[in-house]
Amino acid sequence: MRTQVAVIGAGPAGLLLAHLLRRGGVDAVVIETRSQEYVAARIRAGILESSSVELLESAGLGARLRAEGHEHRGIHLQMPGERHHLDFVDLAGRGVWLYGQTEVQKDLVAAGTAEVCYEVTDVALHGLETDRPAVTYVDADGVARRLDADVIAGCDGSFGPSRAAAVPRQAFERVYPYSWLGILADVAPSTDELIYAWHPDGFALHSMRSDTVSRLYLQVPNGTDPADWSDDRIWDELATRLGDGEDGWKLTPGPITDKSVLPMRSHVRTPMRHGRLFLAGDAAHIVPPTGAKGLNLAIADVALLSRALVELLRSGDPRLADSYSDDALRRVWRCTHFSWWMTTMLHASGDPFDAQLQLSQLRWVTTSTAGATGLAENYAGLPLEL
Ligand code: RFL
Ligand code: PHB
Repeated sequence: MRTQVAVIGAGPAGLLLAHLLRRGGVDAVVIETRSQEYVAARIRAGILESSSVELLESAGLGARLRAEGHEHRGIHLQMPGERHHLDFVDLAGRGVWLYGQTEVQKDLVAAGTAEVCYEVTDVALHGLETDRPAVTYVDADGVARRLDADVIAGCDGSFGPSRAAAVPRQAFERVYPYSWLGILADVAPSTDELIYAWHPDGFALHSMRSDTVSRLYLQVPNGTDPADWSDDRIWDELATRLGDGEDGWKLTPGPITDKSVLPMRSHVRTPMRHGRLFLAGDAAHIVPPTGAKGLNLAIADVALLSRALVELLRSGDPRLADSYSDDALRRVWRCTHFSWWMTTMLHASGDPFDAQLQLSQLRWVTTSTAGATGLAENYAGLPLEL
């Protein structure tokens, strides 16, 4: 089989890239190891920056987002006894949208633009330093296939083969000494907008998916087994850290439908290109979820990459493809810094000196317009062309 762009991975980066390429008149075929149902059901990110929303809208993917998503003006930042609302619209001129990654994924599948082969195995990349790269794999019926292409787009996340095939000049990593225990619960959110809470027992986050489904997280030690956390223990700990009872605020518990532990790390590999292989999304970088940046970075990467590949493959102009890695990395590093900053400001390290610095930083961010605006600009998202 032959196509112009062989896309590896049908997560949001891969499907959106194929969608944007098709709209730009470039052929793409996507291969994915998991089933369509599995990919669509994975519970992950929940917040879209306004530039991500604008991009999805301009790509014809905004109708359900605008109808069913919720625009949030900002977030609540909390320390024991204090809760402050940061209004991003007032501070930075733009808010964010609550719309789950599962929904973005469904919209991409429903658009039907991308040709996707699900449930493939034995994916291998070939000829990356030639102008005729190829991907070999075994399809869902057990038939060995070869996909010849002009370009390969590695959108296969942090465990896929693209990352391993793209020999990095440099790899940067920070592993954090804590994880998140995340739950999904069938209960109306106890808050209008997200609450990020600093607490001496550890960070807590109250997020949501809809008017009837809440998503909450607790900082837990690395290696935590979710089985050690009964539903009652989780709700008790969330109530303590989120300030149940303070100023009459109540956390309403409900049936937990999903429980998982998410380790946290920052990882960047440069460049985001190796010959004819271009990396996008989690295949190129990982951020801890505290800044809500993972999905937004994946969307920003493919916005740049789709433009670059359309120019390369339709007009023969390599300039944007040649600058793709540098262009994308400016935003990647900004988001890597912001995610690290939010993470280190909000998570308990056990060190009393750290705790005082965190509280001082939080007081500055919640009382100074300059401090609040810095957080708002980064959280609500910087322009695509950074
Ligand atoms: P994805 O979504 O991981 O998609 C990669 C796809 O590649 C497939 N794949 C392969 N396909 C073909 N051949 C192979 N050999 C392959 N190996 C793997 C995978 O099955 C998958 O379908 O990466 P993408 O598209 O770059 O999108 C990035 C986002 O998904 C990611 O940044 C965020 O979801 C990160 N993230 C979160 N971000 C937030 O902002 N808030 C969150 O609450 C949040 N929760 C999460 C997360 C990431 C998680 N992972 C990756 C462990 C929770 C989890 C569990
Ligand atoms: C989520 O809703 O899953 C979510 C929201 C904000 C974050 C992380 C996760 O910073």
